[in-house]
Formats: sequence, structure tokens, C-alpha cells
Amino acid sequence: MTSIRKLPSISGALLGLTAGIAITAGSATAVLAQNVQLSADDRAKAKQIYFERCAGCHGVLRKGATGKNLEPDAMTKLGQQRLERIIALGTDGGMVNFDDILSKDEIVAMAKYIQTAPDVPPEHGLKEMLASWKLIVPPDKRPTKQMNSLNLKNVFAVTLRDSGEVALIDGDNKKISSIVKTGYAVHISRLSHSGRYVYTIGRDGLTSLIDMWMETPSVVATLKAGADARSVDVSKYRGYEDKYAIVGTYWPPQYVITEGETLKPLKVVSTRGMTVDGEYHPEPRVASIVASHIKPEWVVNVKETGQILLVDYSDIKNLKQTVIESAKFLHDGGWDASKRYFLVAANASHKIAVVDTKEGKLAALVDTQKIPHPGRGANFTHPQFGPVWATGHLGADVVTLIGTDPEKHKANAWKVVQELKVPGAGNLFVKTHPKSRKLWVDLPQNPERELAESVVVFDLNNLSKAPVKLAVAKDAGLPEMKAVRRAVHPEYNEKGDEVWISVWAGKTDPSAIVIYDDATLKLKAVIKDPKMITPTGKFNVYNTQKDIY
Ligand code: DHE
Repeated sequence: MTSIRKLPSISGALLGLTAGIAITAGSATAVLAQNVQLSADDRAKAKQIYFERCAGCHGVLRKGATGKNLEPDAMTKLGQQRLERIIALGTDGGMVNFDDILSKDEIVAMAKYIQTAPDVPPEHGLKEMLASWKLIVPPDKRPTKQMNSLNLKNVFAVTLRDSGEVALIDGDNKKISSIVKTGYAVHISRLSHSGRYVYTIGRDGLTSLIDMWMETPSVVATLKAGADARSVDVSKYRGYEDKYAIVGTYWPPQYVITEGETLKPLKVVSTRGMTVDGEYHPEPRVASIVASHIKPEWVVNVKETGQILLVDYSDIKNLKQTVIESAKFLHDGGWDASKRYFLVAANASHKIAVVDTKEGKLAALVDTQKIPHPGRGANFTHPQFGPVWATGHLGADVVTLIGTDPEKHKANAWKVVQELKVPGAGNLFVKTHPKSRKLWVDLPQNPERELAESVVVFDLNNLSKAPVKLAVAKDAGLPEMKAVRRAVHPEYNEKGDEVWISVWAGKTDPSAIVIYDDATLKLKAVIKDPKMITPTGKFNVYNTQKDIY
């Protein structure tokens, strides 16, 4: 058995993190495996890296979800050398390599750090949220009409992952119209029902509200919803348009309902509780959230419990939640074309859960190949099987098509009707558009550089044909570099006739957005700018507002 020893205590002072989050030093004594030493300084750095790079998959408490359990018992058994190797080179199980992101010293420190007890960030209740809330421009001081000449419907909100910013790019002339400071590594942007406000959520829990009607679209309110977050949405049901927003946090595990036009926090609801297996989980993180168009409800997907919550916001003082049992670990998902059914990946169970939001119950749990990762998925009418919803996979070289029309194509509903072969695993996002007959599939997590830097495109009129591969990083004309120039997140313009793809390189490397003509697959434009640091997700205002995918 591995023996452990105690290190001298670390001060309980707050460790300032560059992301703007302060996390207490946690356990005063670091418990390490034999012969492993970690200075307070290295521990602080490792803690920061863990938060920024690891907690998303492994959890703050390191209980594991998308990634494995990293609690000290298991880690000390693996030992320092093996851990360093795994962190540097990744594993076949889906862990990516970090040797192109972290230095040798950082890898050594990380391997030591995960052999110590996890740092537990503080709770963040309504009082803390109210203290963090900033109303920069109150609603009555905002413009009463659009003060700029942007074609708002075709603006793209682009995450600049490593600079903590969002670029607003004019989709018509393809120029950066402004860059807005937001939280660290903004994860997604979502649109208000009206299309006027962009809501962004940083990994550090900083929620920003951008008013697109201002002369220069700017942040008019912010709220620190927690220490770690991935999801935000708004109320979209008739009578509640733009009234509320909801932010789901990874830490603390909870969601907060806010005023839509100010982000003033109104109600916090914890998601701690029992998993679908009946076990208590201390850190059930809020993954995707989506707003219903047919009811005053949000669909809130709780990762570790596998419970899908239908949160009725018609009376938030007497909040009603329908708790739907599905499978673990819930991650991302999107609507079917009718927007009645929500399909969400339970990625560790290799399943897609289908919720019937009209009836308020689970419609199906569909078995798929390994680790489905749909983003929001893609809807189209299959020549043979009728309406289908598509998901790619992190862990398999297929795109899965699931029938979504229980009325007219009952035999196909909630069944895998086809698997489209792609050149490798490592897909993150698929995309199509009602006006298009193409399906775009990225492969940014594929271990082969050439594939990670490319996308493949299927012809929806002839799905027996192999997809066309486009070398996106090459088309960007960027120099060769050490970092993989990952081609990620295809997104359509408003008209549905062109597709934007991010080329996501290293923090200090040049990146780009490459734009293709959807019909001809010809290169149309490349957007490059020194300010465009690590672009990842792109959210076209109109398509996001209307849930078009
Ligand atoms: Fe994401 C969506 C969580 C890593 C880019 N990502 C989501 C959603 C969740 C999530 C829960 C759904 C939000 C919703 O719809 O409400 N993502 C996580 C993680 O936990 C994970 C695995 C690790 C982490 O530390 O964050 C992770 N995600 C990434 C990336 O590394 C990506 C590729 C680049 C980046 O910007 O960080 C990335 N995730 C995205 C994007 C979306 C997303 C672009 C929105 C897709 C869409 O079209 O809606």
C-alpha cells in the first residue's frame, strides 16, 4: 500500500487566480504520496491549471464525470511517473494530451497536485451573488431603438477562449465590429427572445449581458453566478419574453434565476442530491440548459445525477420542477425540428435521452456508439427515414442519425436509423440549416493532426456518398506551428448559405475563422486579426435566437 506523509501547512489566505476567481487554499495540509513534494507556489499554480483545464471533465471534487475519478487514493496508486505520462500524452480512453499546452514543470506539478486532497471552493449563495452583481447601464438609460447600422440578425458572437473576450463580427462584411470583455473562456453565447441581448457565460461563472442596440454593443450588466459555469439561457415563452435568465453552474452545483434585462439574481436552486442510481452526489453540475417555446419552462440537465429538470418559471416563488430520470452523465443537446422534444447526450452511458417537453416525461433512452457529443445537434429530413436529429461522437467514427417524428414516421422514432461513417473519432459539433442540404462535421479531438485540422461535409441528398474533407487550417493560410490548429464548431450565417469554422490554435499563435460557400464548398473568406485569440464557439444571432440547427 502506498504510504502518505503530511507536508507543512499552506497559509489559509485567499489565492488570487488570474481568472478573477478567488478560491480559498482549501485543506491546510497537503497530503502527498511518498517522496512527492509540492511547494505552496507550485500548488497554487497547479490549482489554477486544474480549474482552467481539468475541472470541466473531472469535477472540482475530482469525483469524475466525462473524465475519470482523480481522488488522491486512486492517484497515489498510479504514482508520479505514470501520472506525468498520462497528462503529457493522453490516453486511449479519451483524455487528450497536454504536452503542447503545459510545460514539463507544469506537468510534474499537476501530477503531484492530483495526489493531494482537492481544494474546495466556497459556496456562492444569493448574498454573494447580489454583492457581485453590477448593473452598468440600467434599462431606462439604454437606447429605445437600435443605435448602430449592424444587420443584427447576421452578427456572430465569437468566443475568444483564452483572452476572456467575445468578438462581435459583422456577418455581412466579415469585419470585427467590436470586442467585448467577458468572463474567462466564455463557453457559450445565447440570445434573448427579442434578439437584442447576447448573454455570455464564462468558465469562471461571470455572466455578461451585451446590449446589441447600443452604438457600440457593450456589456450592460454582469453577475458572478459561481466559480465555474457553462450554461445560460433566457425565458422564451409567450408573455415572458426577455423577462428572466437562468445560469447553470458547475461550482457550486446549482442554478440561479435572474431578471432578464438586468441579471439581478432572484432565486438560487441547488442541484445536490441523488443520482439515477439512488446515490447521493455532492457535486451534480448543471450542464446544458434550453428554453422551451411551448411552455414557461427551462430544460436543465444535471450532469452527475442524470436527472433532467423541467423548471417552470411561471411562479418562481413557488417553483415547480419536474424531475425526469435519464442516464449519466448529461452534457449537451438540442431540440428536434418541431421543438417539442429535447435530445441530450448522457455521454458516459453512450446514450441520448429524449424528453417530451409537452408531456413532461422521458420519451426514450437511445443507445448509441461511444460518447455522443452533439453540441446542439442537427435536424434535417432524411430521404428515406423522414425527420432525423444528428449527433457526432467523441469516442466513435460515426455520426448517428435518430428518427424524431413519432407521428408520421413512428417506426423510426427514437431509433438509430443510420450511422454515417466519418474518417475518425473526436467529433465535437455537427451542423446543418433548414435551407441547406449539407451536414458539417468537425473532428477537433482526433489524435491525428491532419483530421483535427479538417472538417468533413455530407451531401444530405446522397448519404451513401463518402463525405468531402476540407483542410480548414491549410485553407486559413496560417503558418505551421507546434500547436494543433483545431478546426472547430461549424456555424451557418443567417441565410443558411455559408458556414464559418474556427481554426483554434495556441494562445500565442495566430488563429482564424474560415468561411465556406455551403453549396459549392469553395473557400469564401478567411478572417484573421491579431486580436482574434483562440476563437472557438460562434453564435449567429438569428440562428441562436430561433434555435435553428
Ligand atoms: Fe463545451 C457547449 C461543457 C470543453 C466549446 N460545453 C457546452 C455545454 C456544456 C459544455 C455543458 C452545453 C451548454 C448549453 O447548451 O447550455 N465543454 C464543457 C465541459 O465540461 C468541457 C468538456 C470541459 C471544460 O473544461 O469546459 C468542455 N467546450 C469545451 C472545449 O474545450 C471547447 C471545444 C472550446 C472552448 O471554447 O472551451 C468547447 N462547448 C463549446 C461550444 C459549445 C459548448 C462551442 C456550444 C455549442 C453550441 O453550438 O451550442
